[in-house]
Amino acid sequence: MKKIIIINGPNLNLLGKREPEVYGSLDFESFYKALQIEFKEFDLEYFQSNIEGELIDKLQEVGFNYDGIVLNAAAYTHTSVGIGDAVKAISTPVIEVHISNTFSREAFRHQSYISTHAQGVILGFGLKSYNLALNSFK
Ligand code: CA2
Repeated sequence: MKKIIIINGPNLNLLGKREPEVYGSLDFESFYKALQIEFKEFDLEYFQSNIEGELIDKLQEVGFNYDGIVLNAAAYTHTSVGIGDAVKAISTPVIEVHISNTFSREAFRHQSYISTHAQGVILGFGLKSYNLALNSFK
């Protein structure tokens, strides 16, 4: 059974609670339960942190023994050389995901320190971006 982890970055714990017009009205925990049912063939895990170093620690912890990582580093996508370096350093393939189409938003969201080191990037499909990313590990 493939071991796959979803890693979410800062403020994604607010999903469903704030800004539903941008990010939808479903909280991630409820969505994650649906993902576990849809992707029964995976040993699925979920980790969220608002702290950059904790995200890097988790990438290092899973990045040599899991089969796949679905990473939404949220705002750190656009700022964190450290998370980009961690994605580069590990051997587990990383799919970068975003709920919104970051290219249709502010210019500072067009930059990603992760994309060059990711196996692929999926963005702009709402929460469905996560389903599409998980599908790619089938
Ligand atoms: O579209 C995405 O998935 C983002 O990674 C979300 C980040 C944003 O900084 C990126 O540019 C694009 C923000 C996540 C914050 O999520 C919230 C959810 C509900 C209420 C407030 C923030």
